[in-house]
Amino acid sequence: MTVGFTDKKASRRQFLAGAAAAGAGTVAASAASATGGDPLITEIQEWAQATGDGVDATPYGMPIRFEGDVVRRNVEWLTADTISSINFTPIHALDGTITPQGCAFERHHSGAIELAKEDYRLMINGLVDQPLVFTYEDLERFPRENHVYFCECAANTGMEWAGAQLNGVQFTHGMIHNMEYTGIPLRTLLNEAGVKTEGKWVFVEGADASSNGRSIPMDKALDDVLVAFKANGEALRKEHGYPVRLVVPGWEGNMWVKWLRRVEVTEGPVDSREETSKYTDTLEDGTSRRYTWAMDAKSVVTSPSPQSPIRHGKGPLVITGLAWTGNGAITRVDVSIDGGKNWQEARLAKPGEKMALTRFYLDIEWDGGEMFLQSRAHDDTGYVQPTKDQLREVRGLNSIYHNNCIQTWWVKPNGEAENVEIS
Ligand SMILES: Nc1nc2c(c(=O)[nH]1)N[C@H]1C(S)=C(S)[C@@H](COP(=O)(O)O)O[C@H]1N2
Ligand SMILES: [Mo]
Repeated sequence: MTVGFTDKKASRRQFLAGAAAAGAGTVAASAASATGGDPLITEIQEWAQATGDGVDATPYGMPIRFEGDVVRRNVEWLTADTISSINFTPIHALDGTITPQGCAFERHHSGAIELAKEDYRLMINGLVDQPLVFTYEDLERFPRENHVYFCECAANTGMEWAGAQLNGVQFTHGMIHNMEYTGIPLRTLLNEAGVKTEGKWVFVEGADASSNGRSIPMDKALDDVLVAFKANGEALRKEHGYPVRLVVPGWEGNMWVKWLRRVEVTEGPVDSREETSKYTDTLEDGTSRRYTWAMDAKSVVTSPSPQSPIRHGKGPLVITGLAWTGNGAITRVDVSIDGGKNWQEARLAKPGEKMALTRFYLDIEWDGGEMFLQSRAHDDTGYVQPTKDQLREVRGLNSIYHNNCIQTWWVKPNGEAENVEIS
C-alpha cells in the first residue's frame, strides 16, 4: 500500500476504501489480473477443490498449525529446571484482553499436579465455629459468580530492574494472564464455617508438594476473593490449579493458590516462606517492604515490539498494548513515540474494568523514522505509572518484585524493535 497523504483521517479512509474495493473484486482486483494476476485471486485453489475436515475431526480444537508460534516460552537462564519454574504468555501475539488458558503463563514451585475432582477436598479450619470439609460436588451447590481478573506474578518485569535485558514483551511482561473466572466468594464458605471474632487473617495453601502457603488479611478474604473452578467458561487447566484455585483480584499472583486444599482462619499472619524470604521487596538500605500485595498500575506496548516488528513499511500503523491496575480500574493510557517527550492519549477498546486487563490502541501515520515507544497508565485512584528512574529512586536496585515502570521499545526504520532504556 502506498499512502502519500498528509491528513491522517483522509489517508485511513482511502486505505479502507481501497481494501474494500479489492475484496469486492472490482477495479482493484481486475487491475491486478491485468498485470499478470494474483493466483490467489485468479486460480481455483487446492482448498476449494476438495472438502475440508468433517465435524468429527476436532472434538476439542487446537489453534491452526499456522499459529504454532503463539505459545508459552521460557527464558533459558531463568529455567534451571522446569519443575520449579516459570513460562511466559505470548502477549505480543494476542489481542483483546482474554488470555486463552492454553498459552497463559504458568508458575509453579513443585510442578503441576494431577488432582481428580473425586479426590478433591477443601478444608476450612482454625478460628471458626465449625471446621468444614467440602468436596468438589459440595462446592458446585453454592451460588457462584463470574468475574474477569488479571493475575500477574509479582516477579513480572523483575529482570529489568538493572537495565533493559530481555528482548521481547513476552519475556519482560508475559507473567500475566486475564481470564473470566467462575467461582464462589470465599466469604460464602467462611460464613458457612463461622469466623470467630479473633479471626483476622486466613492462611491459604495448595495440595501440591510446595503448598505455596500465604496469609491474607480477613478484609480481603471477605471482600472479592473467589474459590474458582472455571476459567474462560471451561474447567481450569491442570497447570492453573485444576480443579479449584484461589483468585485474589488485583493482588500478586503468588497469593492465587492453585489446587486449593485448606483455608485456616488465624489471628495473625503466618510469616511463611512465600511472604518473608520471598515476595518481599529489599530496598537500597537492605530493609525490606512486606505485604506489598496489590499490583500497581502498569502498561506496555505489545505491538510493535521486538517479537512483533513492523513488516509493512510507513503509513497507517496500529500501536497496541495492555494496561492494568490492582488498585481499581484503568482510566487512561498515554502513548509516546519519542521516548516520553510528547504523549498522546490512546483509545481504550473498552472502559477500564476493575482488576482486569484493558486493551489500548493508538492509530498513527508512521513516517518510517525511528520511534521510542512508551505507554503510561493512569488508574482511578489518580496514580500514574512511573518511569524506570522514578521507580529506582524509591526502590533502589535490590528488588525483584513489583517492577511497574514504563517500558521503552526502540523501533528502527526497518521496523525491527529492541528493548532499550531511556534516561
Ligand atoms: N499451590 C500452588 N499455588 C500457586 C503456585 C504454586 O507453585 N503452587 N504458584 C504461585 C505463583 S508464584 C503464581 S505467579 C501463580 C501463577 O498462576 P498460573 O500458574 O495459573 O499462571 O500461582 C500461584 N499459586
Ligand atoms: Mo509468582
